[in-house]
Amino acid sequence: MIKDSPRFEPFSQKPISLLSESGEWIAPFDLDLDEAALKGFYRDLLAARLLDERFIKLQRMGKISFVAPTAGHEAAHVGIAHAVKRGHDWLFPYYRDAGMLLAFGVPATEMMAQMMATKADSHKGRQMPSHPGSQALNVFTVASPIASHIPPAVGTAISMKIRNTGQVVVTSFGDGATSEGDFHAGINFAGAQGAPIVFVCENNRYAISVDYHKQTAAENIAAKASAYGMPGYLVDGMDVLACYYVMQEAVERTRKGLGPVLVETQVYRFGPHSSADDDSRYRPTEEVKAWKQRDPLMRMQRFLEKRGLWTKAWGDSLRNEINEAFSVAIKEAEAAGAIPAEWMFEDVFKDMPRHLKQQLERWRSELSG
Ligand SMILES: Cc1ncc(C[n+]2csc(CCOP(=O)(O)OP(=O)(O)O)c2C)c(N)n1
Repeated sequence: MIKDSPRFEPFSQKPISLLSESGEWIAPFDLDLDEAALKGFYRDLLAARLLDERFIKLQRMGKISFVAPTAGHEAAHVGIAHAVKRGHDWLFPYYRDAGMLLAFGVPATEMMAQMMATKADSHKGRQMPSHPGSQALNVFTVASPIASHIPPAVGTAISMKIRNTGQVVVTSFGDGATSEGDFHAGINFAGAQGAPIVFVCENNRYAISVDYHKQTAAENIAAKASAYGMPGYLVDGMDVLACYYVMQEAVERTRKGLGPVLVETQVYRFGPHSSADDDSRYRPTEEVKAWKQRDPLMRMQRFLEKRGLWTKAWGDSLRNEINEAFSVAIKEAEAAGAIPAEWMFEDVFKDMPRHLKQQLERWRSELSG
């Protein structure tokens, strides 16, 4: 629902929370989501968590070469996915956003196929694992070089403004990305052009082993918005309803033509940076334990339980249903078959040039010989 007056103050030094740790509604306004919507938020949080667990298992089984774990980021992912108009607006996510794409409607089979590089992957196996996207749903394919997706996200938003399409762009990135030139160039230009874009920093306090205080001297990332001429919102990223309501306001604000917004969600990555990282070498275990106590899934569960909307039986059946759907998705992705190596020669040129034809022939003869 679009509101006439804003609910949230930019530049608060205290992160915006709407749910207390024990699951009480502590917002200064009435909740206007029905039971089905609230349970839908929980379902998407749980699906994001289980997807992460499944990816890690598949990586350990040798079916996926690499994974960027997402646990701890789910509230930001689900809040963003619910605030954006599916198939109308555009998402420019980063590699730690699998839960966002799933909640946005990217089919689980496509997500599995992207990770395993099978023929059911709409990217034809040309991306690293954990680099999904969706042409059908206006989700720009994840780019590996940190922050490099921000300038194209801004360009897309400017083109929406020029063409007056009523669409908006949401782009997400980590705290490390805010030290890149691409972030500063992109956000500055978006501010100057009044582009319809929401920048979301999923601040998990680490860029691999580099902690937040080595990244910036700023108190928080949201504060940086001021210098770019836009509001900055600091949000409790372990609170899915805070992420959703702030994102909804940010998206509607920018859709109305009021220019870009920067949102910082304070999250925490529960696992290592990637399957190739040992985070115990740079993060104290007590810190990880303390953040796990703030689990976004548990907070939403407590909230629903207090309203009589969560029971263990319902939670268990939902978990089984999602896990079963993922098992089917894996089977479908695998049944599509491995990507043929010939595919790497396709789609670059309309007519294959001579040197590529020669390489293709050589590859075929080496394979048959
Ligand atoms: C331009 C560039 N520099 C370095 C890297 C290597 N790298 C991959 S992920 C990463 C950390 C990024 O951290 P952050 O933006 O905070 O996101 P997080 O992984 O914490 O979610 C780095 C340095 C890269 N991919 N691109």
